[in-house]
Amino acid sequence: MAAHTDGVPSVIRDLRESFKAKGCEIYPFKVGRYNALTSEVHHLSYAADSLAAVILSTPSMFEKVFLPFLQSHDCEATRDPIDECVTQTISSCVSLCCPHQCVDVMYDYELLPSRRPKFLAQTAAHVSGAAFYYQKSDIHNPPWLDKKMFGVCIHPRLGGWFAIRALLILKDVLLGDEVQQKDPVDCVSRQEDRIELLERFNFRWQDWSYRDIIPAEERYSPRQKEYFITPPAQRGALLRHWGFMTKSDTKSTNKQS
Ligand code: B12
Repeated sequence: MAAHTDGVPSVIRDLRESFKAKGCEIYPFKVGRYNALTSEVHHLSYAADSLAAVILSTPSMFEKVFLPFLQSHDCEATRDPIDECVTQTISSCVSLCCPHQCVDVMYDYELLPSRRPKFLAQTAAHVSGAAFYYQKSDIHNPPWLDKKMFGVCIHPRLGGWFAIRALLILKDVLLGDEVQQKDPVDCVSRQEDRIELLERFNFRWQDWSYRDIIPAEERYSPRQKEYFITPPAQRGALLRHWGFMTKSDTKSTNKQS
């Protein structure tokens, strides 16, 4: 059983401090809560009482970690500098805070051989209490008939200005019933606002207006916006223009964050 203070395992407290300095947030939950919601093909193959934690990047990660990362790395051989930077940052926080623990780390961009994602980032964010996951099933009489509508997570302080980066599983840390799990804050509670949110995320996601569905405490800086708005194939040229790279473009995956 894990050592706790105020119901939070002490290892999470250490990780929280370490991630905060990097512009990231960590939210713990029990594997069983995630598996209870998802279909079997998406289950995490760990004991129901095992400790899991989801990691989010906040807007300040870009300035606190990514720009310094670009300065100290040769990104020429890097497939995606953001993914590379996040991977390094998370590994270093985990090695620092959990030197004697077995921690499995899964990244949002990793796929299983079945081509399914290793973990469902939005469900994990919801069950951990980090950000409410708004889905079509949260709308009474949805106006879109049978159309598939992708769901979206909204954070009570950051709105949509964050990304869900990774899942940690501390399989040897078993949580008892004394751990109180926080529910996510339902910050888009009116039906008409939920409809607006899903429409922005599905039909106009490129204009980023879904991120401002509620007022946010922090948003991406102009430089961060410029980076993510730039098509991945042209980000190498942008980095060179900013003075970070000298040779050919990086081969990047096609995504924003
Ligand atoms: C594949 C993928 C896509 C695909 C398909 C989207 C999809 N949702 O299926 C495409 C390419 C279209 C896509 C696009 C985008 N994506 Co995308 N995508 C993903 C990815 C890698 C996997 C999603 C997935 O396959 N889900 C599988 C389906 C089956 O899951 P599901 O619909 O949630 O169903 C489960 C839940 O309903 C759950 N469940 C059932 N009942 C209940 C009840 C409750 C209460 C709960 C909580 C759960 C639950 O069980 C179901 C499974 O059994 C995730 C990262 C990740 N690892 O999760 C990012 C992710 C969802 N994408 C993201 C984003 C931002 C985008 C884009 C805006 C582009 C971008 N990256 O900027 C666009 C917007 C969508 C659009 N309009 O096109 C973000 C969303 C952030 C957020 N705030 O929610 C994620 C989380 C990436 C990240 N790192 O932050 N994406």
